[in-house]
Order: sequence, then C-alpha cells, then structure tokens
Amino acid sequence: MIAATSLGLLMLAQSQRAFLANDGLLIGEWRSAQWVRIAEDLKGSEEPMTLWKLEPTQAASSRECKGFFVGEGVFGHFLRGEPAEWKGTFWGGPKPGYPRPIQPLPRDSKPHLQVISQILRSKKMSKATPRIEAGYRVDLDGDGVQEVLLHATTMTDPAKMFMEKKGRYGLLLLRVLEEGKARNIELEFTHDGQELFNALSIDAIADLDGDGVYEFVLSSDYYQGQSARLMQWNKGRLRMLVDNAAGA
Ligand SMILES: [Ca+2]
Ligand SMILES: [Ca+2]
Repeated sequence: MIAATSLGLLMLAQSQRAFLANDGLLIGEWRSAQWVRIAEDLKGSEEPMTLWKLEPTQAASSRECKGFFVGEGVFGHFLRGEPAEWKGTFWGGPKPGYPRPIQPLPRDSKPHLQVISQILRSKKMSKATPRIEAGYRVDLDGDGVQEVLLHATTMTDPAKMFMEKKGRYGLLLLRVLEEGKARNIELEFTHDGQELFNALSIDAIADLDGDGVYEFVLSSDYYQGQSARLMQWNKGRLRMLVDNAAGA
C-alpha cells in the first residue's frame, strides 16, 4: 500500500503540467480532468517542459521549453525563450488526438464566400470584400454532422494591420447544422471604426483532453496586446473552456 502510494507520488512529480500556450502566453491548464485558468499567483518555474507545436490541423512536432516566467511590465505567464520561438499554439499535455479528419476549405469556396458576403451586408458593410483567410470542415463533436470553422478578413498581413484601407474587417465564424438548417455563430467580429482592430486567427483544432471532442484555439491580437481562448462545440452548445490576455 505504502509502496503504491510512493510510486503514485513519484509519477505525479515527474509528469509535467499540461499547459496550453498561445504566442508564448499561458492560456490555461488541463488539470484533474478539467480545464482551469492560469492563477494570477502562479509562480514562475524553471522546470523543463516538452511542448507540442500545434498547427491548425495537426501536432507538428515537440519542443523543449525551459519553464515559464511571470511578466512584470506586461502581466502574464510566458514561456521562457525567444518570443518568436513560441509563436503559435503549444501544448504540454499528451500528444493530441485527431479522431476525425479535418479538411481545409479552399479559399475560393463559393458558398462560404456567399455566407461571408451576407454577413457583411447584414452589418452594413456591403462594400467590403468577402475574403477567406482559412477555413476547416470537421465534425467537431463526433455526432456525425460536420461543422465549418471560418476565418474571413481583408487583412493580408497582420504586421500592417494599422496601415490598411477602409472597409477592413475580421470575422471568426462557426457554421453548424441544426435540424438540417445551417446556422452561423459569430465567434468574433472586428472592423474599421472600432477603437481596437484585432488580428484574428484559428490557431489549432485538436482533441487535447482525449474525450473524443475537438477543442479549438482562437486568437485575437491587438496593438501591443494578445489574447487567446480555447473553445468547444459539443451537442449543440458552444463553450469557452479557458482564455487569457496580456497587453498594454
Ligand atoms: Ca458535429
Ligand atoms: Ca476534447
């Protein structure tokens, strides 16, 4: 009994924490079978971690990280190392699952360009150009019906986000089928005239917690700031699992 307990503790000590990071910022953690936010009082750590680099549709590779630190000027918990090294989504848990195919959509997909066009019209932006930056068709929750995740934007280069012309927008959209009818769920919309224009993206789709339902990571970066969230579509319900932001 004692031996078994010691062994359990030993294994616990050796297994690293399952942090999710986006653009170097810790977004949340999978702990005791649930998603938890990063506690403000979490201390920095020099414990090495092996992190999966998540591309939108696959776990590309794993990489060693020398722990994380707590930002001072900009509060948040950040992966140690060069920021450029941690651009994108990284995951410290077990290798993610990909239980169903994730099919990238062609950027000239006519029906989806029409959907974007309709949404822009409904927002009185009928002059803005419908443009797909990225899109994925995937059965997120495994109910046998496919959903579509779309990122539409006029912004072709995030580095030039403040120099672009009028009529710019960014849209993150989840399109689901309900009783045979398509429904658009707007995840985020940013446009000209707002105080902050955000650079949006769909960073990763993966089953991180191993329950057979996909999670997806969305990010929204603004001038001198960043934010990201982990979401899930399951049984007709959209849930935000964890999120975090850091910036000036
Ligand atoms: Ca589905
Ligand atoms: Ca999952």
